[in-house]
Amino acid sequence: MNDTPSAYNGPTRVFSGVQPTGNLHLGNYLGAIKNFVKMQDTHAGLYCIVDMHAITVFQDPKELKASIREVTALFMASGLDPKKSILFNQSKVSAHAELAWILNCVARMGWLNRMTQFKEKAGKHKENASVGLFAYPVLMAADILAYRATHVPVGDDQKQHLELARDIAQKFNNDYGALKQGCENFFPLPDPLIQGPGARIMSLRDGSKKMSKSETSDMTRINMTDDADTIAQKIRKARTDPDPLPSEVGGLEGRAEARNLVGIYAALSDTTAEEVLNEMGGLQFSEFKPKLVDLTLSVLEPINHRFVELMNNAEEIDLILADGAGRAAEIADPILAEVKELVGFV
Ligand code: AQP
Repeated sequence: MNDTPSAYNGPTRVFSGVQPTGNLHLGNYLGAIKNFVKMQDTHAGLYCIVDMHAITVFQDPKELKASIREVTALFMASGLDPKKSILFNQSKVSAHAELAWILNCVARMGWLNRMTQFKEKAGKHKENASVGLFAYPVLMAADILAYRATHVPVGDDQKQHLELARDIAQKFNNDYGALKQGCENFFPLPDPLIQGPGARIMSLRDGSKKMSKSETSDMTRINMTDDADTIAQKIRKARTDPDPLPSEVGGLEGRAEARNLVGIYAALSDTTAEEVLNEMGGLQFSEFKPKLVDLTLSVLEPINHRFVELMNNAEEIDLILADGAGRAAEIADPILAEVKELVGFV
């Protein structure tokens, strides 16, 4: 992370987003949503369903609509309160797209060429990937900077994109902010908040790959909307090794799958891997896994019940999104107007 302190002295503001693509999984919950909920009492926050990011890869329009509502309901079912925080979908606030264009003209090709997520997602078919997939991190920078957000709670996989957002903010400040007195630190350099053992949840089948929506096998992840039997089965079948759990974190060295299950337990119970191993060290996986099943169900089942209730009232969800978009635009529009002024638009 670029640790240069930002001289920006505006208010603290949190922004984060989740894509409405497929089922949200335990990684999205522990790496992102759970932290949003924790922060909402202490920080002014905007939480965004980033539908414009979603279409960087083709989405069936009907499924996309359903997914936007589902992610909204999952946020609320997880405890995000649309009165305390601003909850909205990205495409409803035009400042994201407008600022993204301006920032496209600030970001450098060389910076984007280094983004590992594009390389992973485009794979061997780089020539066939959408321009949007390549420019995705610039839109993400616009999402954050449109609100002059100072803190961005995300999973570890988004760290590189956050660093790019800081570079873009700094270059905008240098190129345009510096031209007007008092605007030298026009944009804050947003800080990633990558927290705790939930920051990198790995696949249940391969401890070297992150848990991901786009992985073809559903057995690699726990979806937030999986039923109890499915969750139990996925954890039972999660890959492990033959040794018992160690009593200290050092004993997880070279045991990626064991480390992942211990990390999931720690993140779900708000403790640390050390504390989990203090208590569970010496247990066989056949003894540890049922405990992990119980804990996972104790967290996800109540969320699932609330989710089902909320989804029965799609109109209410749309109203919440519209209200959030209005409140988001009230913050972003004046910032965008200043950006346009700095850039020299009439
Ligand atoms: N495995 C993970 N562990 C911890 N955090 C994770 N996040 C994603 N996967 C993990 C965090 O969830 C937030 C929302 O992610 P997203 O849906 O916007 O995009 P993503 O990172 O592309 O999610 P996926 O599941 O990995 O999708 P695909 O398969 O399409 O790449 C982010 O804060 C992210 O860090």
